[in-house]
Amino acid sequence: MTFTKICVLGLGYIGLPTASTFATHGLQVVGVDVNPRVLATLRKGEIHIHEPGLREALEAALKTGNLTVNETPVEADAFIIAVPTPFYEDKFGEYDGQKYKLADMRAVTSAAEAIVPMLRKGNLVVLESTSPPRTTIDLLIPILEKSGLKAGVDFHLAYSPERVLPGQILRELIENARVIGGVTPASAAAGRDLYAIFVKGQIVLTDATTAEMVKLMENTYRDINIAIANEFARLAERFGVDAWEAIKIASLHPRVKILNPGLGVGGHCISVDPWFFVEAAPDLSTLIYAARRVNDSQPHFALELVRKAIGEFHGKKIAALGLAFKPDVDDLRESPAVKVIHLLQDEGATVKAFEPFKPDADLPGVTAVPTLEAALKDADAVVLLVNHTELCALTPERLAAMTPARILVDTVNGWAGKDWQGAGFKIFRLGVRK
Ligand code: SAJ
Repeated sequence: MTFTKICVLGLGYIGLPTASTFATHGLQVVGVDVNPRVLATLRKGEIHIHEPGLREALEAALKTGNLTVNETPVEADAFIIAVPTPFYEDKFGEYDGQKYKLADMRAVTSAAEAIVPMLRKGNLVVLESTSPPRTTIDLLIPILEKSGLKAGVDFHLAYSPERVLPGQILRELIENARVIGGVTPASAAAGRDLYAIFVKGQIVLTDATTAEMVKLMENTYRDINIAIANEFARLAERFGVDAWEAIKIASLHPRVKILNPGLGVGGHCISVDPWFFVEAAPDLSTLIYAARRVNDSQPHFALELVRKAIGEFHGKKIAALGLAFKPDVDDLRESPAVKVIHLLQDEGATVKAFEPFKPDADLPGVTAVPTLEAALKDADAVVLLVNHTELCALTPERLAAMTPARILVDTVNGWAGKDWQGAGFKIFRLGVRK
């Protein structure tokens, strides 16, 4: 199949880089978003999200004249749905006495409904949003067939998940392997013809439900592996072992690669996607459920470590270093560092937080200060929450000169291997019993 014009619905972390990349590769692209502020920002050539290289990619796309933005879809050869699929904050399912989260598919539903009046014979529709298994078949087909056209017969329909790592989206979009699952083999082949326009990685064709499951398996696999690392850290503390040393040694085994313990799993992918399995089949997802629980409760373990370090929280001033959900990004969504700060405050501590990648961070219930100095200057204790390269690079001497605090809590193993004692500090490390 050949393509001249496409519509990308949803101009967020995935839709915008995807739309820009198609435009710079010669397609006419209409980017669609329901948020008028997003459209106004993009029309000015500015971006509403932070991703290295995205501003340049958007500028290049706008310069070609190939990329325009619009409130609603227009007629096109292909439609790509890249809208968010979060979970409901206030609705839960229950199985065997345990609550689980439910996927909020309203954005996918309304994007599909918006396509219906524009859908023509021979078009391709691709869903990219991470979705529960069978979404393409059970949710999308009935909506799109309201057009009077039949999926897999009159129009092609496929599921192709994004698998890019925030911080490296523009590169991974092009270089990563891409899976495309069609409701028919011809739909998958049409999807391949579209993405082959810019994808340099391998393109693997399969059916739609397999492609949905592949995406969920990848992130669930990572979630479970992080959970076991966190559980090892808890066990190491109990047994008086340095978890980091033990993990390093165990990982010398040729078939063992243990991930890093920390504050649990943040971001909008890995902490969300495993729930889609639990919701779809709670009776079969006991391990997945348990891993989610371990990772979600990890901030409480960090809290207990700080309690061990400083004793009474009331009246204590804490400098919290890092707010992002992982190192060297500015993304604060679902950040476990923020959860730790809320827990510390609930216990009565006064917390000043500094995020080097977002010095002007504005989060409800968090006092963020614009400089490291401001966070440190009157602190009683310093807690490292994110192993951003620049925070890990702090030397004991430099820190000693910046703060009266002499108690350090390292929750991410960012300050290992330095002579903190020599500079007068007492250091408490997650996964290491004092
Ligand atoms: N984390 C640990 N220990 C580790 C590794 C990560 O605690 O050893 C934590 C991080 O600090 C962070 C969270 O896990 O809070 C997730 O970070 P990440 O870098 O593992 O993943 P994301 O959420 O940035 O991106 C993931 C990627 N999936 C996989 O690596 C399997 C990415 O390829 C997906 O495209 C993305 O989810 C997504 O959008 O689904």
